[in-house]
Amino acid sequence: LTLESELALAADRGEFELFYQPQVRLVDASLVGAEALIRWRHPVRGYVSPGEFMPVVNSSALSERIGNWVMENACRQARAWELSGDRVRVAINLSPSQLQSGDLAHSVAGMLEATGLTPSLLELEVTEDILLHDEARVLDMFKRIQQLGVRVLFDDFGTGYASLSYLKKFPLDGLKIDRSFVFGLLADSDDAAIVGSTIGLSKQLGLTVVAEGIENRATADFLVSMGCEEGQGYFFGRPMPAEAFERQFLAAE
Ligand code: G
Ligand code: G
Ligand code: MN
Ligand code: NA
Repeated sequence: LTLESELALAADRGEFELFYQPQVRLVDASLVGAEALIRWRHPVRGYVSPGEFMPVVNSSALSERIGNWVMENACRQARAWELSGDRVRVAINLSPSQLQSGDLAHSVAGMLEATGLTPSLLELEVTEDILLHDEARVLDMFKRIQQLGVRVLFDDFGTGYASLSYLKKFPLDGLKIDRSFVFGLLADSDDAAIVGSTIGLSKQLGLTVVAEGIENRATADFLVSMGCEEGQGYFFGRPMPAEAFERQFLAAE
């Protein structure tokens, strides 16, 4: 059995799950959202991380099926939380193939209608490799998605080749500073300069800025001192099953 056919079977058998990682307002660590991250619950191997199978998914015919599954499940979950009184923005990661094949804006609109989710509670995270393809088409798609009220964030900001030119070309709502710049923030003055400038740039452009990969309080505090509003990382919480997320972050007042 190839990995691709194993993955198709896994989809048939319902072996995929979404984990949720908290995103917080850095000044008070209050919850603002969650990033949905796919896991494969393998009957023998246990949880398999997306780094091991998403590259295969994204270069196969499964890409659209699994992309739609992720979007549907994340929207249903976000709607359930919304109905129970918790305004949790849920972010999903898009793969390049989701913007190349079919009409993503149409799928998003359909998903919002089917679930009843308030559009501003959905965020799409896109990486530079997505923006590389067919710029005119991607631009049109983003505009239509944003007209629905859904937010689009630039993921892993700073790791690509042309991040700044994409900020100019695409109508983004925010950016996520890649964790490779956040890890070394306290020890490396170059990282601190890059992160500080990115925060300043985001503010001048009116973009939301989220720092990824925050692993300790000192890093969170430093980010606050640089004016960063939102963050995510193991210090606040690891990606976890929805039930654990609810217990830890949405426990009834
Ligand atoms: O959760 P983890 O750190 O193992 O994720 C590894 C990579 O897999 C990250 O780059 C993340 O963006 C990606 N990933 C996780 N879930 C999804 C998903 O649902 N869709 C896509 N396209 N990528 C995902
Ligand atoms: O590529 P993307 O930014 O979507 O990757 C998100 C992944 O980063 C998550 O799946 C998660 O496993 C990982 N991650 C999140 N927070 C931390 C952190 O604080 N430290 C490390 N090492 N990885 C993290
Ligand atoms: Mn992401
Ligand atoms: Na990310």
